[in-house]
Amino acid sequence: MTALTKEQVAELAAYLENAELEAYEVTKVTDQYPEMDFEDAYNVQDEIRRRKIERGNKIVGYKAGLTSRAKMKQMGVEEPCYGFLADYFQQPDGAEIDTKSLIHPKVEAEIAFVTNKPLRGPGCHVGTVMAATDFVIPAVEIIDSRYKDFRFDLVSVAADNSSSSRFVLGGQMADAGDVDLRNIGVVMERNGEIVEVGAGAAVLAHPANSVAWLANALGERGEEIPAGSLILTGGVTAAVTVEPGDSVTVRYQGLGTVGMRFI
Ligand code: OOG
Ligand code: MG
Repeated sequence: MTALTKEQVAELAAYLENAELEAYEVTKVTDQYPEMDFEDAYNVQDEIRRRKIERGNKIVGYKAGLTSRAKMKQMGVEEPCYGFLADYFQQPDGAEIDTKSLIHPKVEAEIAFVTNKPLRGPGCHVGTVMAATDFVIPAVEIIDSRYKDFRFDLVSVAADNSSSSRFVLGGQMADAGDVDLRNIGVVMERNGEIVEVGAGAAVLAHPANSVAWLANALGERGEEIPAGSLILTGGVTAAVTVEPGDSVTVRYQGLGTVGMRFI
């Protein structure tokens, strides 16, 4: 079931994408359309993706979000969400990230997967995901909800491309089977002080479950995860707010560090 017309979907996509591109906050879409549902929300997200492709951006993969209890509790929701990743979201390891192009960024420590086979749900599980994985690589996602005070419900956040904004990949990848992805420890430091610690199992018991969830969710819309996709599996810990001047370093057990500075 959907509640929005095609015109309303297009209007909300422009509303949210303009807020992203020009870095200003807006009221959440369910305030305007309380009757809209998940299908409407993902239709809005698809329309934002279509606008970017039309403008010449490439889609490089997906992110799953709200996949750990720490994140669900922080945001007050009970289910994961997903979004797409565009080429310009990517920043190099050690980058200076300009906060003027963002609204109220937060950082998240994540495990990312790169696929070498398509994944199509329903029925994907840890095994199918591992068999379709080229390698895993550490990542920091910089999320930036377009909504006032970073507050939303699940329908609103799905429409807003699940707060996708920027991401940074580490330089050290590994075969997924060579890493104990459940026990892998992550330590996040801001300005040299430890602010969050966690382990891979925080993400749906195993980060590969997050990729399986994503493939199954996309399958419900008749879509798949193409081979060669980058997938961010979701913050292992709660997200941490950053301000201009902050340096962030995340240490991943056996996979090196990922860092950036906010200016
Ligand atoms: C939604 C996106 C959450 C994650 O890794 O859990 C997310 C949000 O909290 O703004 O990216
Ligand atoms: Mg994330």
